[in-house]
Amino acid sequence: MRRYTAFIGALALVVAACGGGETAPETTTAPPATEAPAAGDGAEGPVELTVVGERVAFDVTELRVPAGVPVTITFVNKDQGIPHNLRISGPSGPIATEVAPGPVTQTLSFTIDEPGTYDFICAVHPTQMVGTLIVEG
Ligand SMILES: [Cu+2]
Repeated sequence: MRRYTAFIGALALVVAACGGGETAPETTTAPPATEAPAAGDGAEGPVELTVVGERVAFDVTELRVPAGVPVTITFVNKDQGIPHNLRISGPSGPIATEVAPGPVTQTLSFTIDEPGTYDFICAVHPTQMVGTLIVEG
């Protein structure tokens, strides 16, 4: 009788152990990793920014991007008939869109590997339309 009882007890432990082991993989496969690139940390993925030119002024005067990461800036010139562009003084020369009268939307894509502070301007209005691009290392 004692042996039989002890055997049943051991069997119950084995079953319990197996049950616990089976539930573990289910929980680890559940979470999807699809939201990782969209996280706003700006750590790894491409960075997308928008700059608006309106009334001969930029709507932002400071942009911050991480070094070594692809950046795309959408430049929206809302000034009807007034030419603007977006020109960044990159570490190896200017990076710029074409000068074009508004309304027009342009994109400027670049990667700056060297951290630092760079200027961005409109080449047509270099004293009125100015800002700072901070590339963070
Ligand atoms: Cu301009």
